[in-house]
Amino acid sequence: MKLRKIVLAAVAAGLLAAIAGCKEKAPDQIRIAMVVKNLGNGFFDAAHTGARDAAKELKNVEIIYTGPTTPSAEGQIEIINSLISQKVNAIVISANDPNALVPITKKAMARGIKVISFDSGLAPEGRLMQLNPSNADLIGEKQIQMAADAIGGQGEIAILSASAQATNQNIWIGVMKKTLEKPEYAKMKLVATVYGDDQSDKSYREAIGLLRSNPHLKAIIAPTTVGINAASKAVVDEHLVGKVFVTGLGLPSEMAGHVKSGAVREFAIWNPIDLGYAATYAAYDFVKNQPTARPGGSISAGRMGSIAIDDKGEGAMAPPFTYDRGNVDKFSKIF
Ligand code: RAM
Repeated sequence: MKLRKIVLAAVAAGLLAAIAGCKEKAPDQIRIAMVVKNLGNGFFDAAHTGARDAAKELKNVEIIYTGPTTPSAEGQIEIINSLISQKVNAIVISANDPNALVPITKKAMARGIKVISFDSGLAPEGRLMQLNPSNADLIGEKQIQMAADAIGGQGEIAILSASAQATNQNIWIGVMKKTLEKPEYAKMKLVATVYGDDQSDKSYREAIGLLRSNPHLKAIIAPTTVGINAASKAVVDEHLVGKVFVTGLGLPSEMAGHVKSGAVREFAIWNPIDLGYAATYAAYDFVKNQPTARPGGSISAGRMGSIAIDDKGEGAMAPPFTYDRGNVDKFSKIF
């Protein structure tokens, strides 16, 4: 009897060890690192949720979610160096600089790691593909149009952006400036562009600075979820609700209160969960060497369907959605 117990215990222990061993090795496991601009940003937390959703569907995919504490290229370079040593299969990055990261992502690709950028892009030579949330012209024009609507098409406006090197914000600012040249916006004047580095406190200070040094300011456009939140708070704290309007790109969950306070009438954004989800699928397709995963081809992005990759290696998701008093509460439960 005693012997039987010992044998049974030994068999059970062996089985457990075998299971544990399997888990460690997991030969088919694909490791996809999502490197974001910085940690602690609700937008990227939502993208992470999407990445995890995709990983669950794809099976055998592990997501390593990482990023520097403040949005710098140096911080991301350090992280990528470590991901190269860890031999991850793919890196999905929202870049803090289009060019500064290219040497390190090239090194990663030379070691067989599939690098794709999403949200904020890398220069073409530094990645296999860039997944844009939407068309850049649409995003830029939309923000000018929302500002014009809020201030009756005339007056001084300013931009509060993320970091000065951010690829995505700089492209959108370029489009905004071009859009302002159109005759219908002739009475709107861009008086300043400042950078809050996607840090709440710095963005808040920059917004206060804009309000105090531009007494005739009518609108602040913040093409960043961190900036729009901070600028709205600054307008409320400076008792300027109704005099200065904030608009741009925000998360409904962070902006609902500001819409109610009147600091914001309308703002826009795409679905960051879907963006992180599709970017993960894109990385998976490249890891699996899918024949269509190439410029001029497409990626298959699960519930998001197929996304075309243009000749420059870029793909884009859906147009941004607009939020106001009527729908902000509903969406604030999602992202
Ligand atoms: C911030 C980041 C991100 C941008 C959004 C709109 O969260 O800068 O890159 O896409 O705003």
